[in-house]
Amino acid sequence: MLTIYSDDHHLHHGRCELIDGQLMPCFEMPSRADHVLQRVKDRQLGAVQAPKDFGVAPIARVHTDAYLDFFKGAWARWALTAPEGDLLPYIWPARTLRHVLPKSLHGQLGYYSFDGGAPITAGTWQAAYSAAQVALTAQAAIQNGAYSAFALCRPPGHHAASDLMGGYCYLNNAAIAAQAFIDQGHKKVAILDVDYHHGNGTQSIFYARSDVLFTSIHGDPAAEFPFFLGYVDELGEGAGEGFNFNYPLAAGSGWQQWSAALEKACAEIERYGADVIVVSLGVDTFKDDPISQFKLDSPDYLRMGQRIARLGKPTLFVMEGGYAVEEIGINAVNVLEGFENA
Ligand code: B3N
Ligand code: ZN
Repeated sequence: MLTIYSDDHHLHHGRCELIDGQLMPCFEMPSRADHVLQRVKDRQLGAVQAPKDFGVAPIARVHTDAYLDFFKGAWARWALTAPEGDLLPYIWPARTLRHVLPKSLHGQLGYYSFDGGAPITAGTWQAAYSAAQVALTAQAAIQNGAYSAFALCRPPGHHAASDLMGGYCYLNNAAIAAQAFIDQGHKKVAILDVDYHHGNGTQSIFYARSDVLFTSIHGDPAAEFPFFLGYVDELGEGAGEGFNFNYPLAAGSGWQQWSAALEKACAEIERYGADVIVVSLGVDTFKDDPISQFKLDSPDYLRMGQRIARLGKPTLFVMEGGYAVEEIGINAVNVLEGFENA
């Protein structure tokens, strides 16, 4: 399987996130992607290529121009204040506040984010832009005839909505790729999000549309981040009604429960009749993941890939979460090898 990878992800290395009242080093760190790349090479999965540059236009099919302008320019505005730390929001337009766009950098940062988990550093825009190009290059490979491809994206993307960053995500790589498939003539794209966390950004982007089916297996949002989306009764709206399926699972779920949910998601994807599948590939479902509560073991990821392969459709894998850094490569590449050797 072809892997698309850019070293630019090293340009993004947030210093800290707030956990249990303390500032801790970010779980979302460059070594994550380095381990996955090393495993791709060790297992001789296939060629590793750098991304092409498709420009900002395909990204702007998913994200608003105002959001992209803000994100691209935010660090330069912050740098004028000679800061010592990353740019992090500290206020959001919650229920009783107005959704106006203030003039101040911090007001705008709150407007364009939904949590404090997406630090902007000097290189964050370039890293996120390159990750989107990684996804688009892998998408183009499939559009040009490849049966599968792996977009080794970092930073991840599935929490990012059209004008919101959060949950370590800035640009929604999977959504950008799915939209590119539609723009290049596909009629039905299915997204299968297997990350531990609900892909709230991806769901919101396609919630009112029937040309992109969204399915997600994740920790129950009643107990897990992102808390405010990902419930089973979210089925889509308007033209998108019946094209959104969430499978929240309890903490402690292992392969038995997880694979039963996968069967349900696969049944919906088959019923839908997708032309092509985009997998939001997070491996923070692993039993030793430091921030998650599922119990999948490394061989389960081979089974996951095999089951996805049985859908029998061209498939683009887009890297999302996974924080057990030593095992992230084994688990992610197991999915890809399972897919290839099904
Ligand atoms: O959920 C957390 C979190 C949970 C447990 C932690 N421990 C036990 C140290 C630490 C943090 N934090 C909220 C931010 C989670 C962002 C998830 C990003 C992701 O992987 N999305 O797919
Ligand atoms: Zn996750």
